[in-house]
Amino acid sequence: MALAKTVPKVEEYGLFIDGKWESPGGASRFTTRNPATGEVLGSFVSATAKEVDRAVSAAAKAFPKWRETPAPKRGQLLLRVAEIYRERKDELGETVTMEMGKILPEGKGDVQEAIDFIEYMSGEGRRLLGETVPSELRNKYCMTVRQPKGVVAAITPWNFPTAIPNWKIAAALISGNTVVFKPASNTSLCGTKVVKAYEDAGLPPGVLNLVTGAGGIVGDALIRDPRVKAVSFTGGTDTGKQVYLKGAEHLKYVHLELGGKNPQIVLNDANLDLALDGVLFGAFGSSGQRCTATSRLIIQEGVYDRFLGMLLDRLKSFKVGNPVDRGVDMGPVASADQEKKVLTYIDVGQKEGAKLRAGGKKLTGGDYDKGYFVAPTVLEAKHGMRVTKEEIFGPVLSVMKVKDFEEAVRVANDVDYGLSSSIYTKDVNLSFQAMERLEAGITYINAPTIGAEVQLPFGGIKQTGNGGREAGTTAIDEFTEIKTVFVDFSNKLQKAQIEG
Ligand code: UN1
Repeated sequence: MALAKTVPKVEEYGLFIDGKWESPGGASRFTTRNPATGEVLGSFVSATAKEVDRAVSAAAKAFPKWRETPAPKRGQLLLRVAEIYRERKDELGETVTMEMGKILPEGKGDVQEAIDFIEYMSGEGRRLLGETVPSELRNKYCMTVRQPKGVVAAITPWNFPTAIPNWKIAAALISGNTVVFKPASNTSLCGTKVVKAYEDAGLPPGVLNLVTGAGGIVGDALIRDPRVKAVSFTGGTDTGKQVYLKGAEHLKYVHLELGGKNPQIVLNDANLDLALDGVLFGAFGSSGQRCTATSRLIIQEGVYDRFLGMLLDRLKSFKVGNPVDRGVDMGPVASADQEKKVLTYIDVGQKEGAKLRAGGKKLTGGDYDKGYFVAPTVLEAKHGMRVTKEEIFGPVLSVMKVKDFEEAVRVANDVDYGLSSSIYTKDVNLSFQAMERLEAGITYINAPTIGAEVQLPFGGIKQTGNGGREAGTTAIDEFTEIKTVFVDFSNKLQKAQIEG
C-alpha cells in the first residue's frame, strides 16, 4: 500500500479582539518561517482596515473601566503575566529563536528582558509619580497627577519579538491605557504568544488586542485612526518618518525608536581581551540585528594592527549555524530581505574601497542552503564610506583607524544616528569625556554597545528618534498625560501673580 505523502499541518492563528481569538471568514493569510531551516511555523490573518477598526473599538470600549482600575491592581495583573512568561520562558525563547534566528541563549534573553520589564512596571503601579510643589499663596496646594492617554498603538519590530512589545504594552497598561498591538509580520507567532500570556493572566476583554498583517495596511490604519491617541513605533528610520507624518495629521503623540550606527572605540591603553569579547558580542550578537549593535569599530593607531589581528583570529573559530544548536555563536539573518540588504552593503563597501578582511559572503552548502546565513564580516573602511554611515542591521563591522581620542570622538559623532556608543580605556578622564561628548542616548564604558537594562531609559538622539525614551521611569512619560491640579482651601479668591 502506497503511503500518502503527509504534509505537516500548519497551525492557524487568529486575531485577538475584545478578548476573543478570531479568524474572519475569507481573510487572506500569511505564514512565518524559520530563517535557519525554511520550516513553516504558523499561519496568520492578514488583517484589513476593517479588523483594525474593530480592535480600536474594543480598546476604546474597554478603556473607561481599565482606567478606573487602581494602578496597583493593574500591577498585580502584570506580575501574573511575568510569572506566566517565566513558566514559559524555554518554550517562548525557542519560538523567538525559531522565528527570527537569534541563538537560543539570546532567544531566552529576549524573554527575560520582557519579564524584567513587566516586573519593573508592576511596581510602577504603586508609584506613577506626580509632583507636589509649594504655592506662592497661602492655603493652596499645587501638584501634578498622571492620567492615561486612551487607546494606544504598539507597532513593533522582529528583532526583539517578545521584549520590545512588552516594553510598550506593559508601560501602556500600567499607565491605564488600552492597547492595539501590531507585531512585525515575520514574528507573528511570537506576537501571538506575547498576547496569549496576557489573556491567560486574566486581562479584561479589549484591554489588549492583537492585529496581525502588513505594516502598510494594519499599521497605517492604526496610525490614521483618530481614536488612537498615541503610537509607539520601533523600526526603521524611513518608516518611522512616515509614522510621524501620518500621526501629525491628528497631532497625536508619536514615539519613535529607530536606527543606529553604534561605535565601539578602543584606545591604546584598553584591555584588549575585554574589548575583543565586547566587540564580538556587540557586532555579531543577534547577527548584528539590534538597534544597538556595534557596527563601527574605531581603533586608535597604537593598537590598530594588533587588535584587528586579534579580532580576525577569533573569527576563524566563530561558529555560524542553526541557532537552536549548542555551541553556535551566530544564527542566520532574519529573512531573505535582510540577507539581500546585508550582502548588498558588503558589495557597496568593497566598491567604495573598503577592504574585506573576514566573511563577506552568504554561507552555502549542507544545511546552510536552507536558510539565510551570512558570514560575520569585517570591512576595513575609511570614515565617510556608506558602510561607516548607514545602518546595515546585520553581521557587518566597519573598522577604522584613528590617531587619538579627539579623532575617535569626531568620527564616532559624525553620523546621522545617536543610539548607543562604547569606549574601552583605563583612563578615567577620557572615560568621563566620552560620557560627556559622545552623541548618543547611551554610552558604555568598558562594555559593548548592546545589553541595556530595563530599569534605565532607552533611546537615542538625532535620527534615532524624536526625543522619547522607553524603559526606565521615562516609559511612563510616553503613555501618560500630566494633569496639573491647584487646590485652593483658603475659602476666598486668591490671585496668583497679583497678590501674595
Ligand atoms: C533593540 O535592538 O531595538 O540594549 C533593542 C540592548 C537590548 C535591547 C535592544 N537590551 O541591546
